[in-house]
Amino acid sequence: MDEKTEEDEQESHASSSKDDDLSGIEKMSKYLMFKLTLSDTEEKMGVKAKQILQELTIRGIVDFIKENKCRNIITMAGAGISTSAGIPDFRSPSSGLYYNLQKYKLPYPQAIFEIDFFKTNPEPFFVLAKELFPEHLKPTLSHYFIKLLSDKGLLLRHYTQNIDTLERISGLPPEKLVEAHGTFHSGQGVVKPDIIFFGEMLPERFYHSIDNDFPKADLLIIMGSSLVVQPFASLIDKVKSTCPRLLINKEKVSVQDRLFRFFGLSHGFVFDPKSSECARDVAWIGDCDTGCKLLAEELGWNEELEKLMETDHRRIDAEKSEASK
Ligand code: CNA
Repeated sequence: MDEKTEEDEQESHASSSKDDDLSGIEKMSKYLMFKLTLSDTEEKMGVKAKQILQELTIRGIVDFIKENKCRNIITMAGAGISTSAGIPDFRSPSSGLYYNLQKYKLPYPQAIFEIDFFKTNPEPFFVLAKELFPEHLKPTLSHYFIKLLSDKGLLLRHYTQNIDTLERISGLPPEKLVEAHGTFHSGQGVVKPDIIFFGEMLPERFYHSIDNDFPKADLLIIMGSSLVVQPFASLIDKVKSTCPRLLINKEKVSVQDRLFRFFGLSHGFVFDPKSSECARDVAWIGDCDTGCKLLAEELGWNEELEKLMETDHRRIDAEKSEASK
């Protein structure tokens, strides 16, 4: 039996798994402290929420990009942008890693990514890592969409929770990339890769970048994440209240909670077209690659995106065949 329940959704990299023992009230006050220290952007900006998008659809976002000439788009990604490359995410029912770890005989699924467990028993992690990240993975259309935003000078920064290095492989310049949970790209020899386990601090680059980047963002695109891992999940609240937010995901996530609203806190998305509070959040529910393709089509970039992906996949295939000689 798992010691942790699925209801207990919020997870934190920067705190220990003991958080799971906290009561609802304690979690709420912990979150409030986090909000007060990490983000008071909206209060500082003093901006009153208003109708920002003409339509709460992809078309509304596309018009906003075209009319407002966005130059500071931030993208935030999770495991969902890499599933079509063959890497499972954590939490998707049946295909997610957390549902397929029986053979490792763990006390609970998350243990495999917890630093304390790793220190006592690293083997399950290394076996899994080998299975998860075969050599010569190819980035997905979603990765190339992000690369295209960068090529067009529209991307301020890409924040990823992924550790699979697919953003680097797609050619996204390192200065555009914040790998919030570390990366398999570098490591300390065979001892431990530079990924952030639950219970470890996030890289300094993450904390340095967020305070500069998020107040500048003129569009936030979130793709393929359940937005349950903190502090990454709360970044969506760090943009100005006038910054449109587009979620491209298989399910609606981080929808504003009534309790938070009651306390006057604006945490999470408001996907309510009738809401007078904030007409800027758009949910496009479906596959990340399909959503990115649709965006590219509406923006007139589809051919360019397909060419970018085809050319780069050919390069990866050529490198693979060279390496196997
Ligand atoms: P998660 O909690 O597993 O959530 C994934 C989300 O993406 C869910 O909401 C899914 O419904 C959605 N999703 C899955 N596939 C698609 C798709 N094709 N199109 C659209 N939506 C999709 O994963 P998160 O990234 O939110 O959680 C953060 C963890 C996961 C980080 O610590 C990562 O290091 C970790 N992780 C990374 C990888 C990777 O590097 N590729 C793989 C597995 C887990």
